[in-house]
Amino acid sequence: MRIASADVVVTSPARNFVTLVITTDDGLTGLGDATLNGRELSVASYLRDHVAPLLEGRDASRIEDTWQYLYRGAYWRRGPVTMAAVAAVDTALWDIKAKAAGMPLYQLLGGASRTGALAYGHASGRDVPELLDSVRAHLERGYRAIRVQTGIPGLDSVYGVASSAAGGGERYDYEPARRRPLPAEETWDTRAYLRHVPTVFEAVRAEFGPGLPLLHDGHHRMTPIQAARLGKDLEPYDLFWLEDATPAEDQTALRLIRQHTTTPLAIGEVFNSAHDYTVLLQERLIDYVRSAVTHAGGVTGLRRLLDMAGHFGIRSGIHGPTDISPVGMAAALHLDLAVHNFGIQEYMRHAPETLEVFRTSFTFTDGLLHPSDTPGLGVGLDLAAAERFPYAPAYLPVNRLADGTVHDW
Ligand code: EZ4
Ligand code: CO
Repeated sequence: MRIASADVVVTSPARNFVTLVITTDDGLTGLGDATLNGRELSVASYLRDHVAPLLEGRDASRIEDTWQYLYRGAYWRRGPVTMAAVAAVDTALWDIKAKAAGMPLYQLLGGASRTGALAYGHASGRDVPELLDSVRAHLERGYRAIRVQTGIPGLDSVYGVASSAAGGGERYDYEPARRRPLPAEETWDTRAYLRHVPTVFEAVRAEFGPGLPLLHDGHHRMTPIQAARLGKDLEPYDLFWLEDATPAEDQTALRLIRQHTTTPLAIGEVFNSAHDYTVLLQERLIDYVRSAVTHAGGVTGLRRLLDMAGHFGIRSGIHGPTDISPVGMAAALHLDLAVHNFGIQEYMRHAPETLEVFRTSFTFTDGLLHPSDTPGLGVGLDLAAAERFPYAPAYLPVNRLADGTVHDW
């Protein structure tokens, strides 16, 4: 079974996605997600200009060899663009191998370790009453674990918070509503944030009781000592995790946070390799690893990372916002089902336009996701539908302090 072609599809059904389609000489196709939010065309070029010509004629069954060939062979290792490209090839080859076997991918990864993957959704509100409505809307949709983000008094807008209550507070995407050629800019104030967040969790616990798993994303905005304080202040509200408390690439910063708080910590959505985690795992500085299949070298890359985390008793929390395409999401679900050290799966539902282009078969029942038993990943790509949604540049926002200093977000 040889690779006949590797084609890159860039489409924008409600937001931008880059998909690799690998076709074999016996007519099987495999899909891989290569979407890097705000830098999509770099990965498309990497794949089209530098990877597709290397793939044609290769044995499609040699997944590990192809991974190593692209990773080591390029000389320039790691990095978000490279690893998203490697991920797309790897995921498409796993899709093909599982289709050839007539099995859902999770069977090739060792079979199911559970009946489904606990998913968490994104509740948000500009103020507490709007947030409580959003949590209620998520519970009605079947979510059994919920991420909580709110506006901060004194700040105009905050990333991660829906700019309207329509849709239950789920959509805070910068696409397509705020699509423009330049990134939006937001103003940030960490002291106002630190004062406000504990009052939000107090209100949510008062309304929904102690049982509901609640999560929060700090989007890398705090210093270690600020994060230590927030972790302590949130202990009474028993969070499932506090995510990205500090800039993720500074692994040793987590030592200080860990010394001060028992709030569980999650990090890693911006990482692209197991090497980004070595200190975090060996010193048990986090509780959950957040990498996506799409950004960390595919099914092969993420499986290696999750196995390494498992040795230290650290669990998965695979990144699953709407900029992970349904292809990347399906790949995550097969790993979620198969690995022993599953923790939770992020699940922001895709827009209807996205689901017109990507035909999914995964299910969401009683708060649990299941990838379905369709052979392969279980996702189809409708090329005619994809052509109806041309690419348009769109960016994540940039954060500044009141005096104009660029800040993490
Ligand atoms: O900001 O996917 O936990 N989820 C997140 C996401 C990320 C975006 C970046 O592309 O933090 O909303
Ligand atoms: Co996050």
